[in-house]
Amino acid sequence: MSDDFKPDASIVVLTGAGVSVESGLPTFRGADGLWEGHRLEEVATPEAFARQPQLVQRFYNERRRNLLAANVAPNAAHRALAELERRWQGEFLLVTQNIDDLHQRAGSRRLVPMHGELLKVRCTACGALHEWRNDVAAESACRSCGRADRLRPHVVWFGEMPLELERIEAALESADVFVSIGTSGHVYPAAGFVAAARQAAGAWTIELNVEPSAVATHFHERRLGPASETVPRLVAELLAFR
Ligand code: BJW
Repeated sequence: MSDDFKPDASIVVLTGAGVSVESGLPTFRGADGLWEGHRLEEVATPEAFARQPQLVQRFYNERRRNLLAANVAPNAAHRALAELERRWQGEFLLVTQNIDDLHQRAGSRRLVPMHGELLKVRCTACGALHEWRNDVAAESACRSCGRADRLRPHVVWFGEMPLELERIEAALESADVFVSIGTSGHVYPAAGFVAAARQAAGAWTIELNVEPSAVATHFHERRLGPASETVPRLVAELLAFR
């Protein structure tokens, strides 16, 4: 950890699929990263949804059911980040690329789910956003305008604009510490946050992963290991500075 570290430092944490692996949710680009033989890029685009809406809805219905399975729960990494937010004296923002709700369930509140939320749907007719815990079918109707067959997952696909980017950029601009956890560094703009935090604010940057990411060389420090072990350890170190 940096010697210049201050107890009221501003912290920005970015998480990816790796933080939820030990909760039983698969990553995108791991060995089991295919879905029914499709690469993610084939289902996670607006064009794929326009071409094959049923295929894409099935992909998200299945993931929604998995997320709500009784055995899926926040792990020690999610809980440690919620504790850091509760006890940290300085600014804190948790940005997640994940669409699962495990950070929320663990108690994180200063949270930006920049790629959307699996347990919400958006109506492409009236724009309304609704909580949604069941499968979406062609006959599913919007609870606001009543139209059927117009619901899409409230997620950010390739080519679409991630959510709350202004809030994220403002936090990166004043970050003293930037921590990236369990993300492969292949998807932008998230993969560029480490460079932005270093350039804009001179942040100390730490990567936690089981293997170096595609942007590993941008970090000051790397800690290899499963998130359920590395995250609680880092959080304990940060809280010991207070
Ligand atoms: C563990 C672990 C354990 C395992 N403990 N770790 C050319 C160059 C640059 C950019 C582009 C380009 N062409 C197009 C683009 C832009 C495009 C992009 O990045 N494409 C790339 C493929 C090149 N990006 C976009 O289109 C984005 N929008 C955009 O750019 O808008 C314009 C814009 C302009 C200017 C400024 C800002 C914006 C939108 C991207 C949307 C991504 N959507 C998805 C799907 C969301 C819905 C869903 O979940 O289905 O988001 S794709 C998918 O990838 C998902 C994830 O959030 C995202 C990142 O994946 P993640 O989390 O890194 O997972 P993995 O599987 O890749 O990695 C897991 C990691 O965990 C690994 O490193 C493991 O080692 C590790 N791990 N076990 C700790 N136990």
